[in-house]
Amino acid sequence: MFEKVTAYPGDPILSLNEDFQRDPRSGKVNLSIGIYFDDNGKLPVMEAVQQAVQQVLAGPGARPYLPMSGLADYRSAVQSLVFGSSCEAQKAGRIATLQTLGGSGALKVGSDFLKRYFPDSQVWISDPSWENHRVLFEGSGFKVNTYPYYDSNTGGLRFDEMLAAIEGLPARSIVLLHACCHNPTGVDLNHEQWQALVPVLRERNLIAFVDMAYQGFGDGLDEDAYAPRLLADAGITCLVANSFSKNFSLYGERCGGLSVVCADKDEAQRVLGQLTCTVRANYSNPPTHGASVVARVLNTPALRSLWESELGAMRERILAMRHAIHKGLQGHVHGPALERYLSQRGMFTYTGLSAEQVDRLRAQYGVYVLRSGRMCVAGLNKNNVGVVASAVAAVQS
Ligand code: KET
Repeated sequence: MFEKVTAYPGDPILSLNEDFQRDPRSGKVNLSIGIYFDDNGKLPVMEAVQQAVQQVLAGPGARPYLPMSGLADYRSAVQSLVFGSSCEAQKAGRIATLQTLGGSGALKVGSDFLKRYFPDSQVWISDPSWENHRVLFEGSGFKVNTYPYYDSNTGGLRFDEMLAAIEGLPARSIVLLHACCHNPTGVDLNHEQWQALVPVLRERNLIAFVDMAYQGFGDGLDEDAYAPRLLADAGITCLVANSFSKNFSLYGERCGGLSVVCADKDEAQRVLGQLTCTVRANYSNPPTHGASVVARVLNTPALRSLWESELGAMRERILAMRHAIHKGLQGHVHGPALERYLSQRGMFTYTGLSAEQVDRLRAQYGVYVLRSGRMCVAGLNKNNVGVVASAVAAVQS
């Protein structure tokens, strides 16, 4: 029956992470997947999360089906976190938000919804982007194209070319944008650049789909949400996928949200209805535990401020590691290839290492980065950064 089923070649991120787990070498270093590890190389369990788990488990314990759209307390907390507590669009009730299975689930529900209403549109993602963006949107039946983004010579942004490409898109094209901490490059738009994009999105009648998987890892929770807030305030119809995998260190709980900013309340209610219809057709309704924990943290002032300070410490530690590897590479790696460790933001730095150099890093030194050259700097710590710097210097200089 299945003799024609071909072997799955694997995923460039998740399969490499599995290879890492199987590697028997004790000094191996995982800088491949976008996961934050602490200074001892451990996956943190945040104190605020732990306390919320205890509170949730001390509750009644019944596990009914959630509504298709998810837990109400969670959905409203998502809206306030993504759009800010004084958001006019939220007050006007024109944002439709639902609980999703991580950021990936938000992208999937959003793309299936868009395919139903805009079957002839095409999707445009940055060059490069998170590998799974293409897979997800193609999976919904879209043709996926790229717009210029990263400048490999400078380690910065090709903003003029990006804007020109987006200006030339057909109406109702879907433009995937990273809110902050761009994956894989760590290069983001500044405020002026986001502002310049707004009239283009409006005048060209484009559908912005903002992916925010790293809120809090760039400059701060509010600062990182500049783009979705700007678009919502400007009255741009857009979709925003957000994830709590990284900023709550709750990867396996699959907590995310999809918000669609609509023209008015009535439209938002109809959109929410059709999003829940997409959910029903896929997995019926989302799970309870992770969302209860996240909602508990976000809606309890003491837990919320504890979480914010823990997240702030994670962000600071990543910055310290950027400085540490930059220092370790001085004298070995030069110019933009060195400076990008400091100029790029969030979990990733696009090192410029070739696939062949990446293979050597893994084979000779047990250091895992993606073959695209993406390094997860959130996997560096005081014990491994020296080893990593020497290994990178050896293969790159
Ligand atoms: N968007 C982006 C930009 C992203 O980097 C990830 C995960 C997600 C969405 C998915 O989030 P989640 O809540 O886990 O569904 N990225 C890391 C892990 C992965 O590839 O799945 C990564 O790039 O390593």
